[in-house]
Amino acid sequence: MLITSVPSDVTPPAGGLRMVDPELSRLIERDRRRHNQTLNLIASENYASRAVLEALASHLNVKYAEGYPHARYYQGVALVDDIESLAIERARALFGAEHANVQPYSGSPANMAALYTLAKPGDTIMGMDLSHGGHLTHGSRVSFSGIQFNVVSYHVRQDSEKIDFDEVEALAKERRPKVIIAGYSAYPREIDWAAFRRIADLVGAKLLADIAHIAGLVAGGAHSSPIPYADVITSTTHKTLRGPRGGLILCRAEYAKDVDRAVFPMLQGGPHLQQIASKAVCFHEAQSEAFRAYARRVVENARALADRLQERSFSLWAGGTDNHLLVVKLFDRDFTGAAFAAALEQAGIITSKSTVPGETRSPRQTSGVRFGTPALTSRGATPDDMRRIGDLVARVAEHVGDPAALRCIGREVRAIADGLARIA
Ligand code: DSN
Repeated sequence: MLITSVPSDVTPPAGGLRMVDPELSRLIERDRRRHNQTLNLIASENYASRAVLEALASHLNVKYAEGYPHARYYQGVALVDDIESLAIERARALFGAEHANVQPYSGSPANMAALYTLAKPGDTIMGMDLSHGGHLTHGSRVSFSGIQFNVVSYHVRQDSEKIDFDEVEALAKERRPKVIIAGYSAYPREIDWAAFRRIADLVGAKLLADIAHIAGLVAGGAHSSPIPYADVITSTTHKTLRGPRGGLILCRAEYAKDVDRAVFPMLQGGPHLQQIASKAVCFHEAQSEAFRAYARRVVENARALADRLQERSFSLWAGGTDNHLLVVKLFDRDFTGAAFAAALEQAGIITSKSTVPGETRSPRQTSGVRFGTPALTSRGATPDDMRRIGDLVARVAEHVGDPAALRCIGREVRAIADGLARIA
C-alpha cells in the first residue's frame, strides 16, 4: 500500500477497495457472504488465518528478487533474503526435510519443476490415472506431463478400489519409468509410501510424492509422511495446510541444486515474496499443537461424514476414508455427478464432481461427487455437524430437480452455516 502526504495525479489512489472500485468490492463482499452462508465441502479449499492473509497482502508485492537468498539479481534484498530463508527453514523443520524450495507459484509448477529435476522430456514417467484420482500433472495427455513425457498410468483395484500395487509393480518392471508419482487429488485412503519406495528401488526409478492434498495432515501428524521414502516431494500450501495459494518442493540434499535450478531460472521468474512470507506464517502456524488438533479433526470429520453417508445408503469410493476427503459413487442413481453437485449447491452445500473408478461418463458429467472437510473444520465444524450435513446430503439426493424442496433443505443448511465461525 502506498500512503502519501503529497497526493498527485500520478500516485495510485489512496482510498480502499470499496472507495476506488465499488463494483469489484461488491462482488468480493457477495462472495464472502456466500462462503459464510453455505457449507464449503470442496476438498482442495480452505480458509487461511488473518495472519496468513495479512502477509499475503503486504507491501512485499513490490519486490523483485530473482534468484535465491544471498544470490539475487537485484539490490534491496537483504530483508527479503531473511524472509525467504525463514520460510525455507520453517518448511524444512515442519516436514523434517533436507531441502525446501518455497518459490513455486502453485502445485502444477511445483510438479513441473520436480519432473524436470528427475527426468528429461521423452523419458517414461508413471502416475495414477486421472479418472482414478490422479492429477492432470501426473501424466494426463492434456497437460505438459502427458505431452512431454511417455506416460504409464496405474489404477486402483476393481475390488477394493485401493491402489493396485500388483499393477504398479508389474507396470514398473515392464516399462522401467524414470519417475513414479504417488499422491492424488481424489484418493480417500492412506498412501503406503514404503510400498512405492520398494517398487521404485526394484526398477531404479525415482519416487515423487505429491502431497498437495494431504500436506496439512502430514504436517499435523494425521497421515504418514513420505519424507523417509520419496526423493522429491511437491505440495500446495493452501489446501489442508491452510496457507496462501502456493506451491512447495521438498527434497533430499542431493537434488537441492537441480530442484532450485528447475524452479528458477528454468520455469519461473521472480519469486512472489508476499506469497513466500505468507507461506512462512503458514509453516509457523502448522507447527502448533492447535494445528495438530485441527488435522486430527479434519480426519474425524471426514470419517463422520463418510459413516453417515453410508448409513444413508450411499456407496463410497474404497468404502470410506482415511484422510480429508471422500467420494460418493452414483452408479446406482439416475443422476450424474454434475447434476448432484448442482443440486447440492442449490441447497447451499458446495462440492465438486469427480470421476470414479469404473467411470462410464465424461469428466464434465462424472458418476461421482467429492466431499472434503478441511474448510468446514477451519470454521469449527464437529463430527456432529458432519452427521447432520450427511443427512442433508441424503435429502438432496431424494430431491434432485426439485428446486422448492432444495430451497427448503437450504434453510437447514443455512442454520448450520450460521452456527459456524465466519470468514472476515
Ligand atoms: N485438482 C484440484 C483439486 O483437487 O481440486 C487441485 O489442483
